[in-house]
Amino acid sequence: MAACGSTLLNYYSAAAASCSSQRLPIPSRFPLLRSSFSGTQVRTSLNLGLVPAAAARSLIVVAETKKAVAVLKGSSSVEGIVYLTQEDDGPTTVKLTISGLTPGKHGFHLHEYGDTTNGCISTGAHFNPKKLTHGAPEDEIRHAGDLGNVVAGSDGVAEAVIVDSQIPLNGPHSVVGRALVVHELEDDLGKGGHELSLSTGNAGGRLACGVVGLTPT
Ligand SMILES: [Cu+2]
Ligand SMILES: [Zn+2]
Repeated sequence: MAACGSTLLNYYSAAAASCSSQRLPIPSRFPLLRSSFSGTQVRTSLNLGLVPAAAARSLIVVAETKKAVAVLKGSSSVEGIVYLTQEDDGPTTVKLTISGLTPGKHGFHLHEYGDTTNGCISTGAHFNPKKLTHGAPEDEIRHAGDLGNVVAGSDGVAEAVIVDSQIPLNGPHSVVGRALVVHELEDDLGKGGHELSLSTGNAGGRLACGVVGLTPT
């Protein structure tokens, strides 16, 4: 019963099929496995003398939304809040508001570590699981953490919505526990010809950063 209930969260169609096929009497020594679905709902779908299709349908989880937040702070007066949401295995939507910036473009990246023991410096380099060189968000050759630039207005505030497929909130390349960083200068997106262009976009100092952590949806 545990397998039926727990796999259903991720593989609902296959699980629903296997659940509704389990019509045989439940062995008296049925193993007790850990599952968040250990309640009566699962038991009902196994006692399938009744309405198998309806019972299976009641357990279907259609979409899973994951949400995370990062609060950006640093040694300057720059600060911000960034929300990240992802539906199932789709792209991640990043909504940000950052204040205290000089007007114009500022590099904005997802860095490898959620470590701020030495301020934003200890967040390491750009998150780069594929071991590629720095680029623009729309480039094929880029770091996963390359989110381009945010643009501050004359009031020093940058607001943006970024949709990106390389910064998921779960799985082997999850960005939860890593850090978002906003920079002093414009990111040249790897095309500036500077010695740092292909590693950092020559975006200068790190004004503020924040660790990406899960938050209620
Ligand atoms: Cu950066
Ligand atoms: Zn990069």
